[in-house]
Amino acid sequence: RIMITGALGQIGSELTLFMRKLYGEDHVLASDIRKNDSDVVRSGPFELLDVTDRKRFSEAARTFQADTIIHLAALLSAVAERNPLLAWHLNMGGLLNALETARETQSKFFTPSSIGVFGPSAPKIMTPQVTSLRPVTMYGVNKVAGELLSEYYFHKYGVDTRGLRFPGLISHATLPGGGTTDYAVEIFYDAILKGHYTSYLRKETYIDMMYMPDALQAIIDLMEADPSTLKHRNAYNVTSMSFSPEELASEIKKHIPIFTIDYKMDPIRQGIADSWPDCIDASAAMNDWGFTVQYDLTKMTKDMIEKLSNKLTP
Ligand code: VAH
Repeated sequence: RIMITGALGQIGSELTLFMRKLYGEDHVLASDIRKNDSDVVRSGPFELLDVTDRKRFSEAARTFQADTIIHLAALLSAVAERNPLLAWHLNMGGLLNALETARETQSKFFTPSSIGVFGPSAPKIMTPQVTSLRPVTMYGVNKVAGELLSEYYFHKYGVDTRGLRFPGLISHATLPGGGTTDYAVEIFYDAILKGHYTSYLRKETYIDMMYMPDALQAIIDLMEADPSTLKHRNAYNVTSMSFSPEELASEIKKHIPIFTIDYKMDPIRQGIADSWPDCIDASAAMNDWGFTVQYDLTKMTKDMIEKLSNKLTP
C-alpha cells in the first residue's frame, strides 16, 4: 500500500496514475498540500497533507496502512535558490518526517535526488556514481543532506531507503514547477503556440535530461529490485541524454520548421546550470539493477510535439 507525497507535482502527477494502474487504484494514496480536480484526485484515495506536519504525516500513513512511502514533495532548484530558508525548512523538514514515518511504519522508502548534488568540484563529463558532492546551491545542499539522511536511516534503523539522482525531467502532462531545467518543457509549449522561444540558458549549456516515461519506469524498476543488488542506498545516477538549448531547438525545427529561438540569460538559473555536470555516468544503475531507457532526444521530441499538439491545438 503506497503513499505518495507531492502527488500533484511534475513527477507525482504521472507516477500516481502509473502506480495505480500497476498496483490497483485503492492501493495508492496520493497527497499534496493543495487539491485540484485532476485524475490524481479523482482516480483514487487523496489526502491534503503539509509534509512539514509530522503528526499529520504519520497519521495519514498509519490510517492508510502504508507499507511504501514515495516522498516527492519539495522545492526545486530555482525556487529554492530564491527562497533558501524556506527550501531548507520544506525540503529537509519534509524529508525527515517522511523518513521518520517510514521508520515507524516499517515502510519501503523512495525519494528523488538530483544531478543537483554535484558541484564545480565534480568531473563535468561522465560524472561518476561516487565522487565529490560539493554543490553551490541550497537545492544541492538539500539533496546531498537528503542522500546522507536516507543512508543513515538504512544503516541505523534498517529502513529500506532507495533513491535516484534524476536529471532534468521532460513531460507533457504537467508543467514543471521552478526547476532550472524547466526550459526543456516550456520550449515545446512556445514552439507549438508561438513558433518562438526565448531561452533563459545560454545556447551551449549542456544538462542531462530524461523523458518522464523512462523516469517512471526507473522508479518502479528500482523499487522492485532485489535489495541485495543495491550497492548504493543514497541515490543512483540515472540519465538518458544530454543536450543544449541549441541542440533541442534544432531537433524541434525538424517538426516545426518555422520555429526560432533566441537567448536572454537568467543569471540565477545559468549559475545553477553551470555548476552541474554536462553528462553523468549511469553505469552503476545499469549494472546493479538493470536501468535502461527507451527515449533519446529524437524519440522524446517527436512524442512531446505529438502529445502537446493534440493537447494545445485540438
Ligand atoms: C530542477 N528539474 O531543475 C529539477 C532537477 C536536475 C534538475 O533537479 O531543479
